[in-house]
Amino acid sequence: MKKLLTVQDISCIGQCSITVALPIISAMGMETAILPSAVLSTHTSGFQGFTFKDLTDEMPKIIEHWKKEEITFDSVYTGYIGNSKQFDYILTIVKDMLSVDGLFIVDPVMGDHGKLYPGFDMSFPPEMLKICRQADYIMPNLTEAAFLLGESYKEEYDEKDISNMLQKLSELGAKNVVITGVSFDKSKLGVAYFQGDTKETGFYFRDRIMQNFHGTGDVFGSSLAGALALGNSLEKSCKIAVDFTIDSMNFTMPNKDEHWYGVAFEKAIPNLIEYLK
Ligand code: PXL
Repeated sequence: MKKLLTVQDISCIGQCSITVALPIISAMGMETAILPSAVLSTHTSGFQGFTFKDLTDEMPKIIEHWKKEEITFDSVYTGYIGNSKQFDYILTIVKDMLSVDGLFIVDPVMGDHGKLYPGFDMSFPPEMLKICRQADYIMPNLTEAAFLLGESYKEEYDEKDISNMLQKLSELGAKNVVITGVSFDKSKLGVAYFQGDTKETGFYFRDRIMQNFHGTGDVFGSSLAGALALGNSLEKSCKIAVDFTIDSMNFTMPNKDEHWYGVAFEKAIPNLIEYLK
């Protein structure tokens, strides 16, 4: 059985980060280890007065212990990182504990809709870039892609603009790139991807669900990371992750007002297992 390490925060309530990655990747048939970046009472998008306990000081101690135990991982998948001091620890793990042909998958979680999430300032994207440069796969949304490239966020764009963004992101060092939340026609939404070895660009779209949910990025990210870590192609992994995210949104729709803080991905897990066959 493959073993994946995910590094991201524990938001106790709100269906994001580790509470999403752990059940999804485990359900995909992989042992899932965690390295928590911080513990929050809730996520930071929409809840007021959330608590935040930074766990940076624990990281070197945990890593040291793991090294003594000779622990290694087949893949490392990072998400929301609560303190930029943690990027060097993540790179240490990748250098010393990721197996030779293992995958380093980075979701550069920083913001959405043109803005950084509360708690991040402009000093953060260049720090996130450090791990993106070393990654086998990165999966920014359009906001995160703009911050990584140091460009302004654009609501209007065409296929050429997205292809250029993919190209520029890969030139920063990431081997393969997926941009999420891409839409050329208002009725469709999906992802664009650039495959480093073949230099091919591809797209995968589904009919747009006319509702914004928090947490779709983490549902997409976890299922994409899981599918890639299992050895699926980038094209197939994008399709699996988009379809699973859409299913999760559809399951949430009947309760969309009470369930504004996340998506009911739990109900879609049987579909995900089916897509992997
Ligand atoms: O879903 C991304 C995410 C993860 N973790 C925390 C967040 C967010 C987005 O708002 O606040 C703590």
